[in-house]
Amino acid sequence: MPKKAFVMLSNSFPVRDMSLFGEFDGKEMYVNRGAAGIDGIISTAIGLSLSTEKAGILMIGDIAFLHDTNALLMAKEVTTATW
Ligand SMILES: Cc1ncc(C[n+]2csc(CCOP(=O)(O)OP(=O)(O)O)c2C)c(N)n1
Repeated sequence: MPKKAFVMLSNSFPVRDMSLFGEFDGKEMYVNRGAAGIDGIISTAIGLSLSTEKAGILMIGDIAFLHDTNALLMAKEVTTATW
């Protein structure tokens, strides 16, 4: 994983798995746990990339991904972010 990239964890198991088994190691990491819904996760990750001007990695389950596929329409906005 590129050093400068942030990580965003989806709600449901990704954030729980990281909490139980992950090694944080100072990694810049974001979650949406204040709102437990699995909607809007991709949108949040894209917003993070735009606001931090960094590329990031989103760990997301298939159901949460399907809940927010419209967010992919914004993907072209973040293609200039670099690792
Ligand atoms: C908007 C919304 N709808 C439904 C739920 C109920 N819900 C909680 S977890 C979940 C499934 C998540 O599956 P996935 O994204 O594949 O992640 P997994 O936990 O399986 O890794 C659902 C439907 C929710 N939390 N929010």
